[in-house]
Amino acid sequence: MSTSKRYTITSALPYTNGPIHIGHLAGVYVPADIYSRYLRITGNDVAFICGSDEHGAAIPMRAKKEGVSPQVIIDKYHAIIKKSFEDFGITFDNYSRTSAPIHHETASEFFKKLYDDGKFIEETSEQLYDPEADQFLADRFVIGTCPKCGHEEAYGDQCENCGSSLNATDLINPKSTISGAKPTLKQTKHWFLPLDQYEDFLKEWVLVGHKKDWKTNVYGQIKSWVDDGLRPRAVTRDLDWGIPVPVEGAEGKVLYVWFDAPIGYISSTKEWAEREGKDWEPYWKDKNTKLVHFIGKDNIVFHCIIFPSMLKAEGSYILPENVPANEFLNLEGNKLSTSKNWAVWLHEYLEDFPGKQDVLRYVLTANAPETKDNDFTWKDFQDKNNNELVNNFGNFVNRIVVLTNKYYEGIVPTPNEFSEVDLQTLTALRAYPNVIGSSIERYRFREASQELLNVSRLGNKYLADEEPWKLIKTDPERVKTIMYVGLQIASALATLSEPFLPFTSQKLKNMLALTSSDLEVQWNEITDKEVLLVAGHKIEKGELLFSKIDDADIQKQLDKLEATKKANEAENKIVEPQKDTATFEDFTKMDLRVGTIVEAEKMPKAKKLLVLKVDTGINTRTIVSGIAEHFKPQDLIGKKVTVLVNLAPRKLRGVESEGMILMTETPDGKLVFLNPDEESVKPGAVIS
Ligand code: B3M
Ligand code: ZN
Repeated sequence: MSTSKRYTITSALPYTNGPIHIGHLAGVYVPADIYSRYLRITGNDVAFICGSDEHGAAIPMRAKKEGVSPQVIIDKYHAIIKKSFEDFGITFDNYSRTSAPIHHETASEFFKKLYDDGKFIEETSEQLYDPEADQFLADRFVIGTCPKCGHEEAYGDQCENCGSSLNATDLINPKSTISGAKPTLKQTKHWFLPLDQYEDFLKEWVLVGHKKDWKTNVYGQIKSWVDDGLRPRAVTRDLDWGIPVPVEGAEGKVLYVWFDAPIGYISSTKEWAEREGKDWEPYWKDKNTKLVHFIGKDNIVFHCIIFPSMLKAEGSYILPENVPANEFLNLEGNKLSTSKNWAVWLHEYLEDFPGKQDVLRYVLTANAPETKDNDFTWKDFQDKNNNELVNNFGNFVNRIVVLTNKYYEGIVPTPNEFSEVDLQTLTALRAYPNVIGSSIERYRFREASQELLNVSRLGNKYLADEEPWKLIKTDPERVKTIMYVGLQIASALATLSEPFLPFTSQKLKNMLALTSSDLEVQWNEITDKEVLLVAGHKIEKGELLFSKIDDADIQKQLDKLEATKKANEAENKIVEPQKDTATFEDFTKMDLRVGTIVEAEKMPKAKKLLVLKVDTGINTRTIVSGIAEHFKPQDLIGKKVTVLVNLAPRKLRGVESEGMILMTETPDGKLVFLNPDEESVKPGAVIS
């Protein structure tokens, strides 16, 4: 069990080029919040720090795409992200932003100190330059053919097809994504952090020092980076968006976003400390402080190699105690993607499922990608809510609260002598703070969340075995003891659930009238205290903690994803290649007319076919058309259409069809007619 210590907990600073989605939550923010809440309620001094990451090439790119300034982009998404975290119960002590002056100041000072201490290598090298846009090209602003696998849209720093880390100058046929121009090579000076000089330090600190207590997925990635040999890393960029490099001869250059962003944890702590009247330094410089970074696996190199080397070079900072990086969460079997809108966005979830923050917190914890990538499905979301939260946790609490009100008007009864089962149940209960606490302290949140559900399983089993609702008629004195034991379990549950299900925990505390600090059950008391809920205490009426999620609620989400998929397919849809050349003679053979549908009915036993009567101006004829899944017959009457009238007649399901109605398709697969946008055109008008 944790004894009182000081912790600085950081979670990755989200880029303000889009909202938060469930992958961010599962990978970083829910585990960090569980950990921080647990440490607080077990008596520790915690600074839980985050903020928006507002620099980097992705933001000006998004701004250019949307035709607005980068400031508009970061203000929009900073606000959306900050509010959605608050509404979801992520309890940062401070949520700042790297565009804040305190961060520019802190990051500039940090850079200047390393510069003055001669920790950088200055190097002038040839970089890709866009002659039309008159600017150097950051890695993401260059695409070209990957020299390793031939993928034609590899970025300057990485080929997403084969995963190779590249130098922009390696690309074949490079092209600027800003102007499309062929980049030229131009001399430019940058400052480099010589990571190779920190190899021994990293080997000693991590590969030896944290071999046992860091997650294998994290340790493995660090080891492969170090074994491959570390190279000097540029910490400045030729960009006009970011923190200006604070030294002579650096006009038009900014700090590399991955140099400034981790320093954002420090500036956010300073901002918090100033507001709270605290000293920030102990949270970053006191050797007894435990620093823990919560991140996704794609950020390991920055938090376990680059940032620690920066801190080591600066010399006065502590190093992270642990970096429990998670793997990735997928959605319905596909990678989550901001650019493809393939995501469950937190702010949209909060609108679609009001009051159900804890359901998502629980599902993302129970499914957390802690050691391998995992998949989020809406069906599993519904099942976990209905079978675990409603039927287990909620059901136990509901029975205890309803029966206490029914039998004793809400007053906790005085127990009689405890039976062997009562004592065993209470002993089992008292073990859970340690069981759950130890899982949390080892960053095993999935495991911890299942141990929490074991507490309500313990309660449900106890009630099912003791059946107070039957005994009440024959042995009411025994029922007093049973209900008393059940109420002890419920009050422990109110405390033990807080890190995972904060909204439910508060509701349960309200129901049990455990709202005043002297009555609230402390985490550590559950093990040691004889009585958690005293006889005579009056609880409130019950309310359902969870409600079933219907198939319709889930189908709505699945339909949303289906529409996204179709839109993406349309966006990437390969346009049909042009057919072989037709001569003018070929074309003149076709007789295309305007027609009007005058009758329409479904073809019996043919799911896709409609039988139409079409006035072609020449005559009214029967045309069979495969559009029954797209249109209701009654909606077609009077519809003007384009008809190929001299197509050889053919029999379809015994019906003679004389002609063809021409259609096209929307990106999401909807069929549409081709018709003149001029009312006065009459049936029979020739189309040529
Ligand atoms: N802005 C988020 C990411 O790479 C990045 C984290 C910065 S933490 C200092 O998804
Ligand atoms: Zn490649």
